Amino acid sequence: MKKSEVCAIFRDMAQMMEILGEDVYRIRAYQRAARSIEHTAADITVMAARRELTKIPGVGRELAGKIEEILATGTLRKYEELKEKVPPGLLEILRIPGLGPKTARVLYGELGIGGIAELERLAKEGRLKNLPGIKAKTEENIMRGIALLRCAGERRPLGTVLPFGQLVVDALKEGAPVSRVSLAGSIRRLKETVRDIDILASSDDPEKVIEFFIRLPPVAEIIARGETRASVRTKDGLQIDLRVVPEYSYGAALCYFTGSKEHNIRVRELGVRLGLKVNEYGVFSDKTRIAGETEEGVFAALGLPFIPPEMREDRGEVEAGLEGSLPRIVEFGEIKGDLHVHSEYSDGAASLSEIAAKARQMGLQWAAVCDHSQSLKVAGGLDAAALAKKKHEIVAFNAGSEDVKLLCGSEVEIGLDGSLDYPDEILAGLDVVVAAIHTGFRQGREVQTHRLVRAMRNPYVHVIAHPTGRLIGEREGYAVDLEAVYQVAAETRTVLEINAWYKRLDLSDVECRKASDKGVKFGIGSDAHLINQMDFLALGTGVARRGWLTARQMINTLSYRELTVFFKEKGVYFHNNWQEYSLEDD
Ligand code: DGT
Ligand code: CA
Repeated sequence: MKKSEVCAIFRDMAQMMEILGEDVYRIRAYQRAARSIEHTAADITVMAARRELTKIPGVGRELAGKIEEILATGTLRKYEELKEKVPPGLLEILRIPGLGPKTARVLYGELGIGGIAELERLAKEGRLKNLPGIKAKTEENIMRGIALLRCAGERRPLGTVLPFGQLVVDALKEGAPVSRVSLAGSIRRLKETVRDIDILASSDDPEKVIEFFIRLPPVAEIIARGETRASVRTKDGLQIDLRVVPEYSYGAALCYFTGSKEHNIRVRELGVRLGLKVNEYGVFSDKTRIAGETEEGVFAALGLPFIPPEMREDRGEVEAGLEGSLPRIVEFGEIKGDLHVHSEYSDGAASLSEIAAKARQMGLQWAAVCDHSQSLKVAGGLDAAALAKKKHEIVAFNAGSEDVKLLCGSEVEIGLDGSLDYPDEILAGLDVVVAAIHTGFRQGREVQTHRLVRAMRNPYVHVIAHPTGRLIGEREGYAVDLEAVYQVAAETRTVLEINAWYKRLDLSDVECRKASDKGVKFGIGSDAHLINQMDFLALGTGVARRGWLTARQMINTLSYRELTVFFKEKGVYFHNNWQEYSLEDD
């Protein structure tokens, strides 16, 4: 029994209790417990054996007993009772993002809707509008939610697939007679969601490679199998396609199978203009192969520089390559720090020295420890005293650390009116302030825009965390005028975060590029709650690369010293221009 299963039961229960109109405090207690169990680093089975479950924030004696019951029996008596009372069709429609228990209760009560398919049909026919409490907008939201859910079913967040894909590549390198092997397709382009894993290998014994591949332990089903290619499905339903090509066409095949399809079409058109034929076997002038062994060779034959996989989306990269204006995008090796890590001071699992050790191991020079601020009690937000203690500990740590330095930061709540969760005197004492919206998602566009703009106009706010609030496949971002946000970010020297938490990737690649046109600076933060989640930094770097960002646009490429100066400068700049800004506020 895993943590995630306990959380799922608690979350289901909270939803069912909400439908049944049970006590809100009990409902909140289940939700809170689910959240904090999710963020607990320790093994809950071990904790249960040691009778330590009550150490988890939000888990009292009663809930600890419930967790023990789940661990022992696989379920919960109360959960089974609730399931008797709430029909399964109703629970199914609750999986639709953005559809809450209140709406679900109306839909079920009035129309007896038995599932998502039925709901979709009625929504399309416009038959929900006249129900009590359901507006035209709700109907639209339901349709969008269903589309989002479908898409989440087919595509997976990159972060859940990439490490596995790399393991498969490593296994092939080690165990199969390949000379070169690489990820291809959307996973190589580091697209935020992927449908399957594409792999390309070169070998002079393709059959042996295929034979090895289909026998890898995670393979549950062989979908198709030929002499030079195979498709399999893993135990958790993920498809992997492998193609094996001869050495002389590996570069051309890698270009072709990396895609994207739209990029390939653009490249082939360029070939036609030059009188060349481009396909997965090579670049041909009449019948003569003029390139194909390497990707560089293929691009060069077309008069192009090497275009990094992340840029191959037909977003102007071929034109820029021809003009010589393709930017040199930031590389992971240039990233010197992580802008957003949670420690055990709030809801993170790691101590300060563990964070520093992980940073060192990743080749980083600094990490900003940004715990939640006081009002976010569910996530262990710090009051002023705790913050002072943390600052003291960080100063002592830095004094004793020759290489990796920590920044004392906070992820500060932005209120509904754009005010911040700590007074300016406290903010001024922090190395870095990352301001974030975690509440009031349904506020209108003007309110949200004002919240962010007002926060950015605070001289001590250095970064806006996950600026749109979206969760991949689960929740769209809140309504907000991003153009205005980018404008003010550039003007006030406020950094916009590329939150690299695998479900966020916020800002997204496309938004980064828009903001970049306005002169905004960016900072990648892993938002790690467990120490190994700092590895998400690589996903954030992927977003930056897909957004065509250069090292100079990223504050992660600054040294610790440069970074602290950079942050201080915002305050100085504001105080020199105080009239301009104080007039505009509010
Ligand atoms: P996905 O799987 O939906 O996340 O996205 P991709 O880009 O991995 O697409 P996939 O797996 O269907 O195909 C892998 C690559 O093969 C794709 O990026 C480009 C290439 N490819 C597939 N179909 C076509 C096609 O019809 N024309 C061209 N030019 N290339 C194609
Ligand atoms: Ca693919």
